[in-house]
Amino acid sequence: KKTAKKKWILAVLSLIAILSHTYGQTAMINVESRDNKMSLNGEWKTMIDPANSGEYLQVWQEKTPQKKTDFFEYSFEGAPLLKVPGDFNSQLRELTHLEGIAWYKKSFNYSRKSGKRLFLHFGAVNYLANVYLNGEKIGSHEGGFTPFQFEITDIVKEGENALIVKVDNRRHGNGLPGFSFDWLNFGGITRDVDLIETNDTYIEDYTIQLKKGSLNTVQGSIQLNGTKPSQKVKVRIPELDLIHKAKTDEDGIANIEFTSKFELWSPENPKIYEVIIESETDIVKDQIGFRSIEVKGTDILLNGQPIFIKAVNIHEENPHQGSRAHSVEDAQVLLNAAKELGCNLVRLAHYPHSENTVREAEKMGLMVWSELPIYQHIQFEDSLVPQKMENMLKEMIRRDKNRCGVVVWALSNETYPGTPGRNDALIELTQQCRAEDSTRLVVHVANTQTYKDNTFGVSDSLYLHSDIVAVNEYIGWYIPWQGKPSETQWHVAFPNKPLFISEFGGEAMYGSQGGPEDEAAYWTEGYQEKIYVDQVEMFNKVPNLVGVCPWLLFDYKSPGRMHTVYQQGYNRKGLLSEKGDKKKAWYVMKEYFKSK
Ligand code: GCB
Repeated sequence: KKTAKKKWILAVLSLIAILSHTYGQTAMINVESRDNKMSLNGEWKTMIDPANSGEYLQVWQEKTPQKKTDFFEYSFEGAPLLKVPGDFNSQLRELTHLEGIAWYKKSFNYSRKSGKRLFLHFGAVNYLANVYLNGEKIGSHEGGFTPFQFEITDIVKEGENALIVKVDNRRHGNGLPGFSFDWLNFGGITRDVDLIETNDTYIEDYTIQLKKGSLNTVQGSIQLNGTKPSQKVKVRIPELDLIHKAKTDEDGIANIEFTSKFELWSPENPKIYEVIIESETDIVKDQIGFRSIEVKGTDILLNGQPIFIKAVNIHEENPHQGSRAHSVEDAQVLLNAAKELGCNLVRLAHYPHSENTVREAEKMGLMVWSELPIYQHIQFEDSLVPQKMENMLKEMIRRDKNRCGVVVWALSNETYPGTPGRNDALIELTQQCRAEDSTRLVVHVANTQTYKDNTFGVSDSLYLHSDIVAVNEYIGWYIPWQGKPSETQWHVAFPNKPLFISEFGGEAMYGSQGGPEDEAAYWTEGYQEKIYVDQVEMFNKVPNLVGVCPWLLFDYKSPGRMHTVYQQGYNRKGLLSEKGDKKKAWYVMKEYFKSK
């Protein structure tokens, strides 16, 4: 007879088993450099499931009729093929507005090797992923923009294996983001899928960045995973003749600290070193740069020097293809335009973009602002939300913490002080972020300022927890000017912090002629241009201004933008049309950046 205590222990154990089985593991870093990798990119068979029937039908079991009288109401036979990585919305016309469920299937061959481990790694799936291998559920993941993995060493079969993923991009009130957001909710397996083979003990994670405030000392760690956690480990930087040795403890962790004369990374000189991380059982190579970023008084210092941030907002959409951007080529389309505008930073709004984009930006000398999709209406008091925020934060930081290009972790955008639990939840998240990474700026963006009598009042107490006061304001577009731009006043309750205009702008349809004097002024290039001219004039009046960031680089798809003549499903606040045509405002911005 089981005692109550035993029953309780059993219940807890089975819960742990279920949980550890159900959730995606935090992914190993630097997948790009793994040699023993087999890509599962390419064409996958798909079934669209608008009624959410697949769950009930258990389509992952892939039952096939045995007798004449057998039938099953699903089949991957003859199914449409969708490209992975890729969003489904842009691949089939009938899926343009799909926010629903699609089942994906890929078969692969594998021959098992003793002493090797096998991981199934997803760069990102938007938004929920349930993953099945050979008829068994191996786990799930929530969050559309961060990587996750499953170890499948013990369940992969010799020979052919069937991998099935249920992808669900429906909106959830307690999701991140929640119900409403101003971009197309591209669903699908949107980033690379890889099988990664490692040795029994492998290098799962490492942190190699300059210690806060230092220009010559790296402080970090190495984390091994496997049955031989205690090993000798080395960090080598051949170009600097540097070899740093350490030992990992019984948990597989080694703290590392070493000093060298680094040529520092900066937008003018985006110097990156080859860095080799080596244990007795594994080796990975990375490309790492070194720089410091900090706020001192009302300045932002890069490598100890004040810097003015010339930024632009970017959504992760390949403008020419109208698809979710994921590849190096996609990244180059976006980043080359930012370079041409004269930027030194890209705000990758409003969620973590692909690793390709972050790495390319760094190579090109663009600093990166990386953001969580904690956007506008978030249900902070929902019991599940804090854990989701924390998971996403950790996944974002883990993947990119060795990218010196990343200088900002932005944790929220335009949340509302009136939302229950907002400040407590975001303060807690800020603390978690600083505990994970003390070397970067942590930022909250708000649009809660008042604007009366041509005077701005900035007092959102969330800014107490933000390294910079990041303000989104759309004077001249959503809110008319109430006086001369050159005579605006700013009352900022945080006089000792830098201020950054993280969004401003207005819409224009490329080619739409006319100007602010015309009766039908809205949507013209001239009207948008005037907004920019006025804004630039106002910038001179903004106290402690450390940079500006127009909304945004390219016109992009947003289904809520329903003006049938001028918007046609696009947010038209781009300085460039979705075809890359330069609107008049582009030149205003380019001039301004040139003058700074
Ligand atoms: C904002 C949001 C951004 C929107 C933009 C707009 O304040 O942060 O996501 O797309 O305004 O165009 O209204």
